[in-house]
Amino acid sequence: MSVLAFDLGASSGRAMIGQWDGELLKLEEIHRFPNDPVLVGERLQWDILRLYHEIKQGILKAKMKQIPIQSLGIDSWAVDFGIIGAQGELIENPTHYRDRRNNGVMEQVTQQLGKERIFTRTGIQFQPFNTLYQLVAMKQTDSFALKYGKKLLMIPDLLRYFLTGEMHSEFTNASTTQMYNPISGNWDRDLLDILGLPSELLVDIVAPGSTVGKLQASVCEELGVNSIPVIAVGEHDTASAVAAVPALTKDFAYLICGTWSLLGTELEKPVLEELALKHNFTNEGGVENTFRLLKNIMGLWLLQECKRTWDKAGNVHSFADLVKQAEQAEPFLCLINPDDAMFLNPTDMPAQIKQYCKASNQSVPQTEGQIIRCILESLALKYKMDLGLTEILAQKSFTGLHMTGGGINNTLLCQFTANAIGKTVWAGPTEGSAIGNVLMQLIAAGAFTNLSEARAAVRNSFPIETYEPDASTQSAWNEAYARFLQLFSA
Ligand code: LFR
Repeated sequence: MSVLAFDLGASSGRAMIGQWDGELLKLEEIHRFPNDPVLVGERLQWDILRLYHEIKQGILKAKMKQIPIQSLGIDSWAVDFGIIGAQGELIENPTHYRDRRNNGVMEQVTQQLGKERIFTRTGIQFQPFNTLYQLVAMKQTDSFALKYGKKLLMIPDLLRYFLTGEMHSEFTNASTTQMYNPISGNWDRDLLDILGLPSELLVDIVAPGSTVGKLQASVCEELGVNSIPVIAVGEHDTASAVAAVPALTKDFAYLICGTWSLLGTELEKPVLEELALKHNFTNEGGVENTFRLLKNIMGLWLLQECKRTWDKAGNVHSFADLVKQAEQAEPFLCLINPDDAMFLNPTDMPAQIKQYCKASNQSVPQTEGQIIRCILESLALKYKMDLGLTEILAQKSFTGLHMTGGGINNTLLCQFTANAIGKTVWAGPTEGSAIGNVLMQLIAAGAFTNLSEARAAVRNSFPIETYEPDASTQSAWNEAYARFLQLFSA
């Protein structure tokens, strides 16, 4: 059985065919396309129609392969959305969550309502780019789309709407808006009312794995294909990635390692207590009636942005080369809190890192190797901190950590992580989101009866590397962790 998964990531989108022969899962990339945000004037936007075009190209390429496709599904990052007008038209290009329109808005809203009130209703972390704050930012600028819009669709919902003509809000992504109430199991319309936001925008929520339409006639005609079902997979890429964690047990900890690092566990109920709020943990919706208790960590964005800054200056290196330089640099020269707001969207990441080290009275890294080593060591220490907090919040203890996503190609980071946490790291698969997308489609088609069966298939089908902590560096990591903790008490 074959299905088609579209996974839209931070720099590129991919169409992948997922195949299950009853024993092994196979994944084949058939189309890759850029997904760079476009800055027009001051506004950072999605190039959404181009993406829709590329999705149609993916469907065409699948047709050329002459493999019968059972269904398709789309996943992408959270929080971003498009607004649909009275005629069913997309009113304007969706804005990218790193756009500066959100600056300061979360602070105003939390001052007005209190963080506790919002957290106990939604269980969602405070990030300046949450959909809730994006909408308030639009209201403050008297946005045309907000004033005249009729429906709000998250990005995969929107692309699915283009393909099928049907509007639904998929649960995992809906939860990330900070407008969903896990206790009532529905949108928290009161929260929107209090903020003067039009809650009529919100459309019905569907569970991941639901069949929510099929390719509409105009698409089939244009592409010369038969109509196939379109599945609302775990449309939040992190939800799909968690679905694909090849865990052996029900209780497990994961680290989804991409542009962001998402570290946490899977639970049946959200953790809404004060400690979760204090450490800004989130309870996002998962597939198969679960919640993802996790922490957003700034992740490899720090490294990607350093590379971009150096490339722009003509100092071009491959990631592999940068990591090699980091390996040769001296350990623990300086440390950063990767989640400091100053790293969210700076124009010059290496300069920000230097500034952070200077302001915290540490040695200031000079070479590329020193900067990258500082990033990787700091990330590994942050993973240790957040794994410990996950254990406390979930009241569980974990024997090791599953790492998945493209970031595991950075073997130095995997080894640093094992060293820092003092536990085993199982790294794999790299294509977590696409695989999770495929799994939910295969479950919808009846190929697997449940997620644990599907996870067993992932475990048997993709390579998983094991990293053990390096005993000879244990005391150095422990010392570094003590220094790292001081950054938080400063
Ligand atoms: C990862 C991710 C995170 C979300 C961030 C912004 O790709 O989806 O889970 O917090 O992007 O949407």
